[in-house]
Amino acid sequence: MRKFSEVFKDKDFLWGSGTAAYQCEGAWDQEKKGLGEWDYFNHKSNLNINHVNGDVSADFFHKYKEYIDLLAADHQNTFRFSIAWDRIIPNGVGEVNQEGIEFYNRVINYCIEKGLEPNVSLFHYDLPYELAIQGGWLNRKLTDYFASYAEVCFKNFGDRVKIWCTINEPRYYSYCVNIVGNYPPNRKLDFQSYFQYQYNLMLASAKAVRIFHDLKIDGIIGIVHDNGNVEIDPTTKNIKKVHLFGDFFYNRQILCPALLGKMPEETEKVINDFNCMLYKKEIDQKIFAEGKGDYLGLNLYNRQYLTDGTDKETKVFHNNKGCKSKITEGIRIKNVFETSFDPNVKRNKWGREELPRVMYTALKEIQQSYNPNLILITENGHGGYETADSKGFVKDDKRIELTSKFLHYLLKAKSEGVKVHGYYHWSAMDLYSWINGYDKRYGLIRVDFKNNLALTPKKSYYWYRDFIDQYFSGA
Ligand code: BGP
Repeated sequence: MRKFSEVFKDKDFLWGSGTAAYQCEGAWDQEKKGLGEWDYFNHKSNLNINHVNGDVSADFFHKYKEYIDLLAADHQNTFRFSIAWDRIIPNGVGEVNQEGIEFYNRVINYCIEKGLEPNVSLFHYDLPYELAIQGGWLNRKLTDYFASYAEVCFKNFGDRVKIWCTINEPRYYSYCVNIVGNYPPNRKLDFQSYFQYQYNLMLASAKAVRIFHDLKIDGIIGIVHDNGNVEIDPTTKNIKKVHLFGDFFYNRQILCPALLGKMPEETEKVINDFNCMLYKKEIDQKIFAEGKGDYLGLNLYNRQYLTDGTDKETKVFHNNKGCKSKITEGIRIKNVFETSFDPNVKRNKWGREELPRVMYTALKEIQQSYNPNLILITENGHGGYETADSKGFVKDDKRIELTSKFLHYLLKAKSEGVKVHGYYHWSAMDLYSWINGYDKRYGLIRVDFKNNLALTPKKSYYWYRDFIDQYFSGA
């Protein structure tokens, strides 16, 4: 039996990288895996604009040893991955698939053998299709189905896995499903569903956390939140209102239940002003109170830069086509708030801001407002177009430049008392980027999707190894 107290015994920091099941595993119909919502969407929907899918992807399912060997040789000491619910319980509820359990046993055991602390997410966007057609996360029954699935995982892997995440990015996931409409089942500007989805996801998370604690699993469990550090454009007239609504919308409805065990006080007011309501029960307060997480996982890429809402129609701006589109990301919510454009900040080819200092501001603010016992940066990285030389080598200087700045700000926050003790670069290897396809690359390891999935560490892979070495040698 491994002990959580050993995780930080010889080291004060976890350095690793991350993946998610649908994005890298492939083997979508092998070893009795059930059909997933993303399998269905990518095979059937004309909204799959890039016409690619995760059927094979980086084939982590078969090549996991090769990947883990490379991560260990990079001197990483932890690895973040997710479990596909439909590999463990093909219909989402009911019969357990032993072959799925065995696959994750192999991955977990090999990570440990190679000195990589496994950090495991139970849900990273990939809903079993059978549950998707029952209303997905709008259906409250899923909160119990999820809790039962989580229990199966705790009982099978809890002796070895010491770091757990219930749900990856409930906010951003719900945003893409219900507002942008680019994730299945593709609802657009449906704020009612947006709030309800998140509410049920947080309830599901709290129920799983409670079971984890009741089972007395030795380890930590929490949610992974997409950082929505809100900054207000100085020309904004109604700063208070924009901040209240923006911070609720991007952070508080997730961070309050996750870390404080209750929905934020302003919930009713904000939800009413959005003309929405939450379908909730009195018992939920108790569920949230008993389902507080032990730590916070933070995926940190950028901030939310907001200004006053005008009376122009509500609209969302999203770019899934990279340089084939000129769209800058953001949202306009009539009379509430809208994303402001900061001409002084550079943007990547997908219209997202490149602003490494938000690592510092977000960490400081979260520590101050919620005082978590531990923060892990569970994602941070750079997505870009990349070309390799004839040997498959990629000189990804841009990734190195941005990451080193992000890490500078992380260490600055740590030196000022923020309890951040882990960093996972997104992503370990090139993989399927939701809707953006395979042109948008995030990996430290290049995957040649056109040539037998040949693997070649990039320049950033070697840079990261040296960075980790220097950190531990105190240089
Ligand atoms: C996060 C997700 C990841 C990953 C990353 C990059 O929101 O948790 O799964 O995909 O963002 O996003 P994208 O691939 O859409 O650029």
